Amino acid sequence: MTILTISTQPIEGQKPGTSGLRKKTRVFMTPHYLENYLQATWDGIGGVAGKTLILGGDGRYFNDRAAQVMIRMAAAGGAAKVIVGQNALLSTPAASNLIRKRGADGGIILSASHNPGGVDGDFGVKYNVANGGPAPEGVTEKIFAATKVITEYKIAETQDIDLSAIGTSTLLDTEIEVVDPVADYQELMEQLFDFPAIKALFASGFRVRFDAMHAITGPYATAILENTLGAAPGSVVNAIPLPDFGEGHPDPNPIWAKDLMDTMFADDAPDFGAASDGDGDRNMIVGKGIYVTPSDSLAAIAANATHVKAYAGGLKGVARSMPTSRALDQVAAALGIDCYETPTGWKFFGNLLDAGRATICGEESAGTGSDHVREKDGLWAVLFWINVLAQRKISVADLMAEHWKTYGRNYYSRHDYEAVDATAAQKLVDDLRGQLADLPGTTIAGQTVEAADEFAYDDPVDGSRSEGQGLRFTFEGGGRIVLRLSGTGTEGATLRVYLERVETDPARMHDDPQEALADIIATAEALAGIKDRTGRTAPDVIT
Ligand code: VG1
Ligand code: CO
Repeated sequence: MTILTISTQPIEGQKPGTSGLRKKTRVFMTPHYLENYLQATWDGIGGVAGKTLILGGDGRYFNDRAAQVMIRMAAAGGAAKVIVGQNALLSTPAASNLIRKRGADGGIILSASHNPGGVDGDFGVKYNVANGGPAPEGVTEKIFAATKVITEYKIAETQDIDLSAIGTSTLLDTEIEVVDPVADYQELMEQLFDFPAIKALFASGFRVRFDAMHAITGPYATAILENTLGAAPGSVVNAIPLPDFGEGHPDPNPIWAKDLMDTMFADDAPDFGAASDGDGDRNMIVGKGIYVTPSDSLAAIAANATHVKAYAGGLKGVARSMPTSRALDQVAAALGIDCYETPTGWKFFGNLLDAGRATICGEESAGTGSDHVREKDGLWAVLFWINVLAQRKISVADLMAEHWKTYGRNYYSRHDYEAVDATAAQKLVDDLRGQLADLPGTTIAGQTVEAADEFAYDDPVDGSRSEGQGLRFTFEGGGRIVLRLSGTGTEGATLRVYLERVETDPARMHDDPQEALADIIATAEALAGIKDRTGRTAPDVIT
């Protein structure tokens, strides 16, 4: 067997975003594109010689081909071992768990997460480091730098490796171990949650519906919810991962998981509904007739943590991304624990979790997780909720009503303007940035600006600083608007507008969020001139 050295040249735009490198699948399929990026990754981390790497993906189109390339290049680089999920499948949290459990040096996750898949959809590559978490900015900067100076890559010349059967083989000097993608993850969930209590809940007639959206959580949810915990057969729907996710958009929110919403708002709705995204790190929680906003879910999880086995001793601290609503802060204050505010993206939670400063973290984009791995974890959040309901014998609606009564309600919504002209979007942000200093004290569409700044984060653990993480505006009376450009899109720019208003009047806890936020929405428009500048009359997606 030979190692081929292929000459190549830098390809523009291989800059990792919020969560790895994401591009159109066809871009990833152009000659050298994937190979360049993987070689740059090896170069950026000081080579893979003698290292152990985890490999898996969410099953989207090109996952299988890309996995073969990764294995050939890891072998050519002299890796000691590649541990790969059967058929090259692993959810993101399962990959994070395997990196930690097997003491691997890092891992490659093949996924564009919540972005649609298929040959005309999106593909992505994420590199995770030895703690199991996404590569921090210092590492992604080195990888990006390596993409700009690459001249060659090394790849083993070989037939495809059989990834369909569990077992071990070798390629050059690299051991290839194919593992069950679900087993280790399931074992971890059994350690964290009270499986007998959940089993008893299901046996009592509690009905659940989990929508895997034709993506990676299907096998995990079927094994755990149905086969182990005894949820009725068929509780997990869209359970077989498909290369194009059934032409769907595997993003668990009321828009893309509309079927689930319809089921949960029907007369004969199950007691609990949930969904996850392409790579299994996001979650959506729905009760009978009630959708739980991710920011509220995070706050409720933190408030109820001591009802769950692994968290019974209390939380060391909590953390949320900056645009996530401040509902979590209320809970942290009541518990007397620290609440950290980080930039968008899970990589910023890693240090806090490693240092034992935070136990539970979350983002408004439907990501919640804890120190059990170093990624957000969709099924973990679902099991967490069900465990709490089993323990407290309460419905989702009653739990949220109680929560708002105790802490007040942070009405919250995100308005996304997708695939807008990149130059116009950048100008919108730049112009607003230019006004920041003059805004405090002024009144815009009835809201008086208290503070306006561009968020920068100083990591309290390693002292690193991340700038340019979103424009934020707070208003007298507890309103807040945040604007930032997405770092995961693959077409033009996506403008995200995050809207929040605190309500403490007990009589106003059950309003429609869009109505409750109407004044703040009007202020956002007056502030940023979104309609004029983007040519859009309304957001593409409201969550
Ligand atoms: C989005 C979300 C962010 C999340 C990221 C990755 O990033 O806003 O909260 O961490 O996706 O999630 P952006 O830059 O597009 O706003 V996943 O599940 O797509 O890996
Ligand atoms: Co994801």
